[in-house]
Amino acid sequence: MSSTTRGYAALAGVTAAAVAIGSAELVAVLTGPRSAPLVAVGGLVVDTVPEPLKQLGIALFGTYDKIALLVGTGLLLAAFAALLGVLSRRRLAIGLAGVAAFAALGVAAAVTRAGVGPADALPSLLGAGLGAAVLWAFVAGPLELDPWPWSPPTPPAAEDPPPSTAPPTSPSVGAPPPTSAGASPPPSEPGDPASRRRFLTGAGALVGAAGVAGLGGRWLAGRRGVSAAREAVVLPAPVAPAPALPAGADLSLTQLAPYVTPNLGFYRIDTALVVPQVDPETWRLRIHGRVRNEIELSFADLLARPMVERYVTLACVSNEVGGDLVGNARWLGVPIRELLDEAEPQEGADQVVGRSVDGWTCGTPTAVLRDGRDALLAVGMNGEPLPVEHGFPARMVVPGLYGYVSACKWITELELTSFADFDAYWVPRGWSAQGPVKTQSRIDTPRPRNRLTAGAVTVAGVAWAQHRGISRVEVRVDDGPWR
Ligand SMILES: Nc1nc2c(c(=O)[nH]1)N[C@H]1C(S)=C(S)[C@@H](COP(=O)(O)O)O[C@H]1N2
Ligand SMILES: [Mo]
Repeated sequence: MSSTTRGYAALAGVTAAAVAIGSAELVAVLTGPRSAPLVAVGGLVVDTVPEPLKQLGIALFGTYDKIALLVGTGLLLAAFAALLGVLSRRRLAIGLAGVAAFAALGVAAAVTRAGVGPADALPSLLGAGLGAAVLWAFVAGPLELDPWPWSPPTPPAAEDPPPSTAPPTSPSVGAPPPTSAGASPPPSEPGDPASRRRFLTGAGALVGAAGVAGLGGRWLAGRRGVSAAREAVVLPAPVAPAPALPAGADLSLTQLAPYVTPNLGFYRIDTALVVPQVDPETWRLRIHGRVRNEIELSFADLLARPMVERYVTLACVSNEVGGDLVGNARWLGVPIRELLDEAEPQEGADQVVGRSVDGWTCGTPTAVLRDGRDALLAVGMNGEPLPVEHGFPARMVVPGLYGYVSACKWITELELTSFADFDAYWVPRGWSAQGPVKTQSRIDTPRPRNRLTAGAVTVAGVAWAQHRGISRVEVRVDDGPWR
């Protein structure tokens, strides 16, 4: 196969893949964004790749790791699709088998995710069907190159040169004949010009249509998001407002993080490739498992309960010294202690598992949730309903515990169980089942590599020890005394 022919065949494969992915995105408008094959397979990768590889990805791409994953998955898919195109030219069945394998992967990834139904298989199935049709059209159907056959051309049989019947004209000695009879040069491109044009415009139109379907699908899915429902939420006034901030809590220095982290600047960490869109109308929280009274609450039920408002510092266990995976917000919510008191945990139920709509789980010691600290089932963050990416409509916030063991966003279940009986999401991935926050501090000003002038220098920063509190901080310069 000449490299040009191979190029056409690869283009056919990539076009088929584009049509498959684009149409699947459109179908996923109906079945939910997590059923779209790229996102489903990406999610499977997030949940199953070994921890060191994931850490490498995070180290390379930081908070762009999710986009990098989707782009990487897309590029890998394109490479495989090109290969399938080339193989299809040898045997269409190989290409179709490849499409079927991808469909199986997409379906498997989509239907094994939490909270999905059989309909989640549809985007992959329909996409694969259309992709297979496109492949067929290029390889054996209406868009096939003609007269260049897609099957390997049979080498021309060695023939004797045809006997010349015409009497030789008088050739001018030494000059080549004006046309070389018989041996025409091999065509540089497959197919006649008309069929090439058909092939290329077909590919262009299909890729364009796939792009429109894919981006249109994403756009429609975005419009089906819950931003409007979130804006319509009216939060109740707290029966116990947050205590006034002590004077001087916020020094308002340019480089110093403010005492309250604004919602837009609040760090975001989760495993969700697409932010779960949870409709507050249909949302339910179920408190079940080893309890005497199972409880189910609607969002309206929750908002009708007495709410407290508290400043709580949330920190990620992956926050490095001096890092920014920590923030302080004014949360509004229902004390989880009160909900547990009503549910009445049974003896030995020492773990409360928070479960998100996307299946993510965290395990919190029951005792911590009942020890009097302000563990909240929060609905408000800094005076607004929870931002969608921070868990709308409801999440957990537990002072003194790292996010991965306590801060379940998009929460839909609290299940009473025991640490012996259940490992939450990060535990089999190597993180400790219990994650109390250690006291930490960070100097915000001066920053590394700031140029300082001689004389007095302001040193300021933040320190946190959630429910224990900070009574004082000490600094020292090099080996000087602690002050
Ligand atoms: N549903 C869900 N909740 C989650 C997580 C997640 O991956 N999924 N990550 C947790 C982790 S590790 C942290 S540090 C906090 C971060 O909360 P934030 O994104 O609102 O800052 O959310 C926690 N809650
Ligand atoms: Mo975290």
